Amino acid sequence: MNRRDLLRLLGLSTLVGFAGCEGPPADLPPGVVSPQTTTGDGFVPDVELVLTAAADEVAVLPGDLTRVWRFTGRVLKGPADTLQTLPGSYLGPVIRLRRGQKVRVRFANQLVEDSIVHWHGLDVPESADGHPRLAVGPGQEYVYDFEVTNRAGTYWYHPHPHMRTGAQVYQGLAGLLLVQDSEEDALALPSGEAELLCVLQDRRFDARNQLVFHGGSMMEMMNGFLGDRVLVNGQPQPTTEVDAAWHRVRLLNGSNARIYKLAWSRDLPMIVTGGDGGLLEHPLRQEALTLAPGQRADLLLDLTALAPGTEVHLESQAFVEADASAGGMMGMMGRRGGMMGGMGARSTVPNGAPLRAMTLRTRARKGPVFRLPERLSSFDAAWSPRADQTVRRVPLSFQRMEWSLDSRTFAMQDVAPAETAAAGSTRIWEFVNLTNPMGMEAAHPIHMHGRQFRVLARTGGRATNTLRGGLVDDGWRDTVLVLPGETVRVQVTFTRHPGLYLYHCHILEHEDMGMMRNFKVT
Ligand SMILES: [Cu+2]
Repeated sequence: MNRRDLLRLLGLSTLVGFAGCEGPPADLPPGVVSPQTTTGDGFVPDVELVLTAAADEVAVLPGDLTRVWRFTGRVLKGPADTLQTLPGSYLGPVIRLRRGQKVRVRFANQLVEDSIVHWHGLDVPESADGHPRLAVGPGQEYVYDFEVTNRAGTYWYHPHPHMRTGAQVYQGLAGLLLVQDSEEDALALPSGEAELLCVLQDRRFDARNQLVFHGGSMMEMMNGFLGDRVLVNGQPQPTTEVDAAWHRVRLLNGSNARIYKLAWSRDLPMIVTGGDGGLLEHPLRQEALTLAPGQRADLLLDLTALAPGTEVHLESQAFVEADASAGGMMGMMGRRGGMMGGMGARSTVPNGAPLRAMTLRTRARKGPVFRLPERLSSFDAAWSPRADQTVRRVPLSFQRMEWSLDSRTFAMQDVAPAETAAAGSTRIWEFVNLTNPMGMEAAHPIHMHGRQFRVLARTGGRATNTLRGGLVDDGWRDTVLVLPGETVRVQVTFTRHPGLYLYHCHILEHEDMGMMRNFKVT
């Protein structure tokens, strides 16, 4: 029995507190910095939070309450409005931070299994990144210390334990993390009631309003789990009364596996102003926006011309299922209810089915005047493409009944030579989504922890892919969708924090099955 097990057995909550007295715990792997190392000297947080994960019950559908797992939070130090609770939602509190703030989060695990939290999109030290090997058991606490160095933008947080990320996120463990900075302040974007936060997730419920997950079907893991109704902030198809004004709409696809091709009704354009890593240089006007699991988008929406009582819907448009999800022989078997599927095990709403996510209804009041700036940000000045670099090719493939990255699957400490890079160095990685003789192929949203990257090129694939028209590759990204047959080349400058980080598919079932690898920053 190691020290961690002993602490668990004794019900002592603070592995980290223990380590603080004695240095790094002996059972942490070599090279791993105990969280206490950063909390010890010199780190004085501007903001200190407690974030607790625990079982709860919430009203989602009429009738019985739904049992969920959820984050709740408390501000110990810093601005009281650092945390914002979404009323009636199982989602965790919205965490609002400013660039430059030093943040301490005390994560308390009150679940019945191990967990750890990842701050998706933030560039943080290894000890604060939520690697699965740092997961803490029931009753334990993990202390995160990090400085917010990211640009203003829409980030999020969710659990990252080995093989259980999909299950824990599905049970409700997720929340938005919004970063502000002076560059964004200067734009005076619509705020307060005119800032709409929209976390899209699909869920399946049984007759007693309880969440259904997997249903024992191997196909559901292979394809990724799909619900049969879409929730926005934990509510089915909400309607919100809004001013006939400009709105800022901040979207997160927090679904396990569903891809959305989003559009407004009434032919209102999707005016995209930000991606995963904050503001774009210029707004983009699109008919539709493809948003894969893990991805975020910031939009502006002009409702000033609408009469009171007008409804505007956020819809996911129809697209061809095979453009997103695994097809082929195994898909056919699943669809026919054969050995891989089973009757009733599959969502009645496949990827690509048209969906209505939410409705905005205008009221008589007009909001403050807002003018859409044609230049949002000057960040591109600090970035230049590096075509001279050696390219690391990373095939995404289906082999030996597993999804893999460069023919490998996840092992807790495993790092290949090609997965090692010097801190602060710049590399080009090329994700190649290989087709498969069995027809097992899928669109994979690839997420890299640490620094945001740029998409240099997208080539190949089927020109007819119905998701392609909605893709936004501009700006800084941490999650890029690679469609079947495509090659997507990204340029990444690795974090300045040395350590072990992750890159993986953000279809959570793919990730949990091992479509995840470490990379080591030296
Ligand atoms: Cu995948």
